Amino acid sequence: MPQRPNILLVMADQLRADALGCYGNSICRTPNLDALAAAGALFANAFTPNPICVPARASLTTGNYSHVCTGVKRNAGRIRDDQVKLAEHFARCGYETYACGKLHYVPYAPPGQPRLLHGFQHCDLTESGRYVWQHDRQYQHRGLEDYIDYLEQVGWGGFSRCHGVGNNDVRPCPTPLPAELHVDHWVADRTIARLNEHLAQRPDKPFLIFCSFPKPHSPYDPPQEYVKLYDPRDMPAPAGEEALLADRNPVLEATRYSHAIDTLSPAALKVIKAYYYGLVTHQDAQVGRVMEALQAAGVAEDTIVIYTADHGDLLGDFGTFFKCNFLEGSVRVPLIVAGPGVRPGERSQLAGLQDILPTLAAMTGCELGKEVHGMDLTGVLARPDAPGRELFYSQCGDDPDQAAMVTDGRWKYCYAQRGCTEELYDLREDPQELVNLAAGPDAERLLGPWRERLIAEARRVGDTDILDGEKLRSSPLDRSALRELPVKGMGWRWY
Ligand SMILES: [Ca+2]
Repeated sequence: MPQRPNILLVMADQLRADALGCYGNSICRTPNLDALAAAGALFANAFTPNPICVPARASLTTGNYSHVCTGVKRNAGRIRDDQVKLAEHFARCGYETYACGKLHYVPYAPPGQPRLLHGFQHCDLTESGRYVWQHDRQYQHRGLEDYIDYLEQVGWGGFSRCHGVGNNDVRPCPTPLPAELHVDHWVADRTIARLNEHLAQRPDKPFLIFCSFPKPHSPYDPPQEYVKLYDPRDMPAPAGEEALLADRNPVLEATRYSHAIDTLSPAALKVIKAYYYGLVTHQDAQVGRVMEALQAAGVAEDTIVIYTADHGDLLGDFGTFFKCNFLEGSVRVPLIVAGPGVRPGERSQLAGLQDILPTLAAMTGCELGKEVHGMDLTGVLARPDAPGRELFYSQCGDDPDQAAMVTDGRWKYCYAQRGCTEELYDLREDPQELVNLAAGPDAERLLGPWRERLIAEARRVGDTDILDGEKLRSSPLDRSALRELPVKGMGWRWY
C-alpha cells in the first residue's frame, strides 16, 4: 500500500477572506496564496462555525461545534476527552505530528507542567504572550512560549511587544524587530525546520504539520519593509457607518466603545488597514517560503495543503473591529485545499472549519469511526458541481450573550439573545450588508421562515441553549449603557 499523503495545514489568525487577492482584493498582494488557490480548490463560501478564536480552533480540531467539543461557546473551554482530535487521530494512524505557531488550546499550562497538545508530538509554540502573561509576568521561567525564548536567545528579548500595543488593541505600530525575527517569519522557519527534520529522520512515515500563524491578528505591527508597502491614502473606506449598528447585535457597538475605536479618525482607519494588508502580504511571503521548501524536499506532490483562518476582522467596517459577530468581515474565512484528488477551481458550496477533520480523514483513508458535525468535502473537491449542504450554521457566546447565524449563501439571518436582536441580509443584492432587512417594512414575512430555519439548525446540531421551548432565548438589553463600557484590551507588557 502506498504511503498516505502528508498534511500541511496552514492557518492564519483573524484573517478576513476578502483581504486576499484570490478572494477578490485588488490592493493587498498575496501572490503565493493566489498560486496555491490556482492549483487547488478555493471555497468562495467558507465560514467559521464560531467567530471567536478558541471555539473556532476547537471545532477545527474535533469536527464538532464548540458546545459539544468544549461545552462552551465563548473564548474558553478545554476540548473534552471523548472527542476525536486532529493530531491525536492522525498520530494513531501512523502520522508524525508537528505544531508550529499558535495552538490556543486552553487552559495554558503553568511553568513546569506539561503543555496541553491534544496529540501533537512535537511543537514550537507562540501564544502571543498569553502563557507568560498568565503564569510568569516577570518572565522568570523559560519553556512557556518558544518564540519569546527564541527572541531572548538571539538578543531581541522583550522587543516583540515593546510598542505597548495589546492583543486586542487597534492602534497601528510597526514592530521594532527585523523582518526575519517577526513572529510569522519564525513560524515559517520552524515549519521548514520540522519538515526537513521529519524527512531526514522519519522518511518512512507521513507527516501532519500544523503551521499556525498568529497574524494578521492585532497588534497590527508589520515589519518596517511591509509598513511601506501600502500607502494609507489608497486604502478603501470601511464598508458602513457606525450609525448602522443601532439595530444590530449589540456586541458590535460594545466593542466599538470598550476598545476605544470611537476615538479613531478616518485617516487612522486607513493606516490600520494599510498595516493589516502589510501583515497579510508578509504572511503570504512566509507561505511562499514553506511551499518552496515542500517543492525543494520533493514532497509537494504527496502533500495535502490547506490554508484557512479561525475567523476574520471587521477592520473598521461599521466603525468597529474584530470578530464575535456574523457580519461578513468577521464570519467569512478563506479556505483553500490543494493536493491529490483535488480538482482545481472555485467552489460555491457552503463549507467551514468543522469540515477539515472529516475531509482530511477521508482524503487519507484514516476514518474517524465517529460521526461529527463537519462534512466530508472530498466529493466537492473532486467535482465542482457535487452537492453541498443547504445551510451553514454558526454560533457565538454563552447565555445571556448568545448569538447564532444561518445562511444559504445568499440570505443570512443572525440572532442575538440580548434584546432579541434580529438581522437579515440579502448578500446577493447587498454584499456589504448595508441594509438590515429585519428593520424593513416587509420584515415579518421575510423573517419568519429564517427564524424557523435557525431554530431547526440549532436543534439539529444540539445547540439547545439558544432555544427557549419553541422560541429563541432572550435576555434584556440596555443599549444606552454600551457607550459607558470601560475601555479594555489596551496595553501589554514587554514580552
Ligand atoms: Ca483568533
